[in-house]
Amino acid sequence: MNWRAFAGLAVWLSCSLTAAAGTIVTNIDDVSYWVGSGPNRAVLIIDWQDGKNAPGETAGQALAWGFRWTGATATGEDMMRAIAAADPRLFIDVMDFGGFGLVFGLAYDLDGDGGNFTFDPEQENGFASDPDDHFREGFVENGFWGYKNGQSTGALPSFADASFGFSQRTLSNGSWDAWVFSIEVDPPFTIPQVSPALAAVPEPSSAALLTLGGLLGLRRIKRHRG
Ligand SMILES: [Ca+2]
Ligand SMILES: [Ca+2]
Repeated sequence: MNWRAFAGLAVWLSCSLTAAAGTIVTNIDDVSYWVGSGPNRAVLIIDWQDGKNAPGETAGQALAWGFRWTGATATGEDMMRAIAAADPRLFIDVMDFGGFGLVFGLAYDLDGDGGNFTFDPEQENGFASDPDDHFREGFVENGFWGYKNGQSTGALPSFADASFGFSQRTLSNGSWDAWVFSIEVDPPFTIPQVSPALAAVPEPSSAALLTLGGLLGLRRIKRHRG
């Protein structure tokens, strides 16, 4: 590839990435990263409440993924586990108490350059290796992950505190599950509202482009040295 072709591709890549990362979710159809297949659709929102916005946004510390399935058997836990298994940038730490799961920690490689996440359910002293990334954990010392539910097959719904844990939550078409970190360590343990600007997680093809861009960049450096 000659230099001009490379420059053109690089510009195209960066434009594609910016466009993909910049979607604000106001409707279920704005969600771009879907996991699973089937006629039913649900949305997973994670709101770190850490002031770190999605790339290219002045708001949007909460991210949204989509989940598709068939039948009536999926739970909130199924959705989170399926999405975490599919998205290599999302990391979850769920404590399992005999089939009853509790979310302890959630992390995301926000700037897409990698990073390690160490969860520490014993001492709550976990950390992210990259300060650019999202990382929150807690049961008692740091706060906790609050769980909210909403329902809409179209526009963003309003959210109410969940009545059940996510292992017991049965999803239906149009379910929205929001995880919002609360820093409260004393009663009444209020869960903040979901951040109003909700960013769509870039679809997997954008992540592949990012890797391709990195590889091309590497090749160019090597050629310059050679
Ligand atoms: Ca990172
Ligand atoms: Ca970084």
